[in-house]
Amino acid sequence: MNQLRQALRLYLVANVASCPPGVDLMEIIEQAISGGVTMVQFRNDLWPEEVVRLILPRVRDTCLQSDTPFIVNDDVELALEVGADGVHLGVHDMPIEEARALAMSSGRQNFLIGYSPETEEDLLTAKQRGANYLGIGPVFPTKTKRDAGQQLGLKEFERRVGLGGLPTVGIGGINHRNFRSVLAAGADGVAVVSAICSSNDPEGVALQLSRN
Ligand code: TZP
Repeated sequence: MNQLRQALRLYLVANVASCPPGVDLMEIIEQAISGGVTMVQFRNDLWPEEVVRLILPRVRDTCLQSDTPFIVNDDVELALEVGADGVHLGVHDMPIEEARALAMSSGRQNFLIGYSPETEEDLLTAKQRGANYLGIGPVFPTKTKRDAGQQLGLKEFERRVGLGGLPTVGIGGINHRNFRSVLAAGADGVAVVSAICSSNDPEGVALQLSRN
């Protein structure tokens, strides 16, 4: 559990659509890891499946080399197939219990399942349903995920972290100016998309975000 909390400290959600045109996602991931990113999620809402299947093994190998846990967004089967360390699920994805059963039947006892709860019930039941960690947000306004909903603000975020009772990252609108407030509200770490993916200095931003 402590190891997971440490890994969540600076969580890069490598979102294909958030990379500047012409910039290689692999370069962003490599630079971000050099800067101090402790966990990487691959999130795709743009590329066709054939392209994703080509790039995922490269992301996995880069993460493996630096001992950085690698998570695939939404798709449990793909995550298992590529040998990812886990999957991140939303409330509209495969239910947590089913994802856990699939992982167990593939011999992946330590497979990580991250979960983004929406309602209070989602939040209160995530632990008993088998989630390992939570992504709670949006803490601040974000343009990256159009259907992310209203910002929670730090007070409500802190309340939800307490209710969830699992290792937690805050997500949504987090950058080098506000990340400490998210940690102070009880998060184990911060998850960022645009702060790193859309930057022309992913390593420098990761360095800033990894400082205490
Ligand atoms: N889930 C809630 S907000 C969000 C996701 C994936 C997007 C966060 O992106 P950014 O660019 O760090 O605000």
